Amino acid sequence: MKLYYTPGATSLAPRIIAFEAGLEIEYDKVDLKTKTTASGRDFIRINPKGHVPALALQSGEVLAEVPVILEYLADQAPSAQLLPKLGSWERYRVREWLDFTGTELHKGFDPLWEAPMPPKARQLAVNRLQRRLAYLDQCLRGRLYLAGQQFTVADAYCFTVLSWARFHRIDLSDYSTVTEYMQRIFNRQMVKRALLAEGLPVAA
Ligand SMILES: N[C@@H](CCC(=O)N[C@@H](CS)C(=O)NCC(=O)O)C(=O)O
Repeated sequence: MKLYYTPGATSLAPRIIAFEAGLEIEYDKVDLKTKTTASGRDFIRINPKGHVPALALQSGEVLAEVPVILEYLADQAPSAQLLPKLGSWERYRVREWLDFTGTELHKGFDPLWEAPMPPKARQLAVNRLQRRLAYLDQCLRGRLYLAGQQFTVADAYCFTVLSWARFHRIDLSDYSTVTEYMQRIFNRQMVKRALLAEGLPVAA
């Protein structure tokens, strides 16, 4: 398998899961501006949507979209327990968190990457994210991770997306449970390894 990634983008989440699951996969860096890979390929021919992550499988198929890539990787290593069993109630809960992260948090950040962003429009996007963060803060009270006491694929995704908050000057310290949660995930050995592999800071 080969994961197409860009340092610090959502492709960090599948890398965390691959490391947590002990999966040996190859990595190819994508320049999102030129849509070319470090190996010299036209990324649009690999994923016509032009997004990272994309996961190329042995079969020649390419899987795109973060939640399903995470699900696929976790299913390759069930003993790592990064995702509850297919068909179980707990699995649907993790799916719920994956979708919340994808549609409310990940896509909530999208307008902030657009430059130049008129201050009023930026404020509206930030307000919306802050409402989601307040909800998350409430949900995380009394839990170690999104779906309970066990780290799952949803946490790798949520951690990756919320790590963009500092860059966009959104203060997570207003959400103390979210801040503790982020630190808990940051402290995981495989998360640090994944950050290091992408050349990202591992000092708090
Ligand atoms: N729906 C896609 C979105 C992925 C996405 O937003 N990727 C961003 C990086 S975090 C990207 O590649 N943006 C480049 C672009 O849109 O051209 C998914 O879930 O995988």
